[in-house]
Amino acid sequence: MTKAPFRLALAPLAIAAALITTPAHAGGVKAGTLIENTASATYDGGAGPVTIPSNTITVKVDELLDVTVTSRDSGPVSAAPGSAVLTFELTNTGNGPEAYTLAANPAVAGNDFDTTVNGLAVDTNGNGVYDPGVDQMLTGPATTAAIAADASLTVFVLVTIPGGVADGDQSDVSLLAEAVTGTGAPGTAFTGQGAGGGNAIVGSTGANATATGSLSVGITDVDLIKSATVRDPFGGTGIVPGATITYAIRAEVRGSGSVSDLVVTDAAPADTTYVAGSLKLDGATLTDAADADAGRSGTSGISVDLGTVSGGSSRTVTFQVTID
Ligand SMILES: [Ca+2]
Ligand SMILES: [Ca+2]
Ligand SMILES: [Ca+2]
Repeated sequence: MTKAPFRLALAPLAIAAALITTPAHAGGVKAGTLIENTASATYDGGAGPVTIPSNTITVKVDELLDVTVTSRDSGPVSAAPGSAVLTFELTNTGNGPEAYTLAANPAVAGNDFDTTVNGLAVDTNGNGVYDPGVDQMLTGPATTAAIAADASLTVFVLVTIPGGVADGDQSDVSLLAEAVTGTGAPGTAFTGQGAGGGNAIVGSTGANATATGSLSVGITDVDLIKSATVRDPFGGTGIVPGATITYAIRAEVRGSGSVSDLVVTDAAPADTTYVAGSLKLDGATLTDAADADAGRSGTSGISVDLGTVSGGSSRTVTFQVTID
């Protein structure tokens, strides 16, 4: 045992050589990993060089409990009264497998209205889109399966937007994830509850995380306003045979979104005859033929295809008939 003091004195010199290189992970070395370290010493006691090992120190890496949550939506989700889906990503930034309980809060300060949360689902088929009946619902309390260290999970929050909301109204929904093993101040330890039998220790995130997703109400509708002016053959406004009626149909698109495939149609009324070549859109003449321009006219009446029209704009179609 006379060698013991000598051995201890040399041990620090040998530690550097014994360090193990490990791949980088967000959460560091995996929980449960054994880190072993043995020092050695060489000496000459008079009978030639002798090398002796120290005892081996083995430590087991504890499990860090950490998590991040982010919104996966590129911006506020455009929505209308009815159902909507917010998409989040949860990442286990700890170093061991961990499950998380999830809670969605629709009552975020500053909301113009609050949604009703109908449920939480995970992206079972991994396509980034909520698929009813395919993606697994998490039922109360909503808890994920264990997620491997460094792995992520896409989570959907399913909400209902109430009636009575106004165009442009906004609402946020927050999603809280908490490590099932426990949360708390960084450094809080849960003895023996780590992966591989070590301890679980709360990491810098507190083992919980919150992210917020946003909804923006886009209600777009169309008002159609029709008016008529009459000019008689005598230069007056008498409604007599031979008089010309000019109909104007104004489509007003209201709201923050847009409408698509907006088509305005009208029929020449009984006892009148369409005036060939009188069809116009915003004052520009359209041919009666069904061709490349937006309009056409025939025995069934006029039709103008306005396509996609943004909220806050209006288009006016005019045409003329004569009274038979
Ligand atoms: Ca765990
Ligand atoms: Ca899916
Ligand atoms: Ca045409």
